Amino acid sequence: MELGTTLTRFLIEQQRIHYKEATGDFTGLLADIATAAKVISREVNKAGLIDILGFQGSKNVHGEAVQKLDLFANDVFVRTLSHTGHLICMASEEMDEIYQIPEAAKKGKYVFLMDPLDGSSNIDVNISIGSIFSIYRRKSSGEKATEEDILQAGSNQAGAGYVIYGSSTMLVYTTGYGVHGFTLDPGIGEFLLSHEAITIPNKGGIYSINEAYTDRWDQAIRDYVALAKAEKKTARYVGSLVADFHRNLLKGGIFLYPPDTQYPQGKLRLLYEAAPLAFIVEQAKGRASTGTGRLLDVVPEKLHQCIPLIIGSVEDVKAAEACFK
Ligand code: P6P
Repeated sequence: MELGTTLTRFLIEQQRIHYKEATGDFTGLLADIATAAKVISREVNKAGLIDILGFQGSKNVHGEAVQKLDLFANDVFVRTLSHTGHLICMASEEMDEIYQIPEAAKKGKYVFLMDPLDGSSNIDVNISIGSIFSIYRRKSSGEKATEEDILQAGSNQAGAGYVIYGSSTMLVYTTGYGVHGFTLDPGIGEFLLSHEAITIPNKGGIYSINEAYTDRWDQAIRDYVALAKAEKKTARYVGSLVADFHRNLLKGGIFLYPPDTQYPQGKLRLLYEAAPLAFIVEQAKGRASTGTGRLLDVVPEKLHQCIPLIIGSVEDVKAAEACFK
């Protein structure tokens, strides 16, 4: 039986079809992201063995410091991507400031934003977690990146994707030509095409929201949840954004993290959580909203800015928006 389509082969084919004059820079960046994902997947999948493998406190059996996995994941992305010549800067939920590509390293034209390991508190209970990333072309032209390069509306994204570390490790991405999913075959260390041209059903049977916060919501959200129940939707909420999003992307449904009295702007981050997933869902023929407007139209004011997120099947998101009007 022939080997499936590897991510590398797919990227090269897509570049030949859609980017005839490409330099290969963007394709190289996506391939590097996949490399980082493989390293993180290996660590995440043995995290449960921490005690068994004799990791005492903050040191492992070799006396090496054991990092929190989200800091480890952040390090892996920085070490894998920062010297390859594709980027001018990086930004991350784990880093307060913009990470300028070091002086000595070759610089490129892309900006890389990430939540390196979202939902990492779920690791010790073996719930799927994920990395989320977003890619922009730089706008400035100087030696260093500026805020102008980072604070771009989501509609400017050149690419976006996530890696879900679950029963299998999957990388799902878009560059504006559809959404494609690859499953890691750990035996050969390759991501193989498993979900080509993913589209989300127009209407779904799942709603995902943390109903423990009902008392903190606006009436509009309470009205939508009542509507979802009236439509006999089933409730599914893992508490891990990538896991909830990925399930709804494949099966159809709606995920909501609305503003509430504790998080007036919602809890999720615009630049490296909501905007990349919004790009993906629109490319999969879904919809992403703040409740009162298209999420990809929001122009960020701050790197770690939060935003309300209502995302998923078109009909379901529109029904939720109608409750806000
Ligand atoms: P809550 C995980 O901490 C996270 O950032 C997302 O992955 C997840 O969707 C959300 O927070 C869960 O938040 O308030 O429902 O526990």
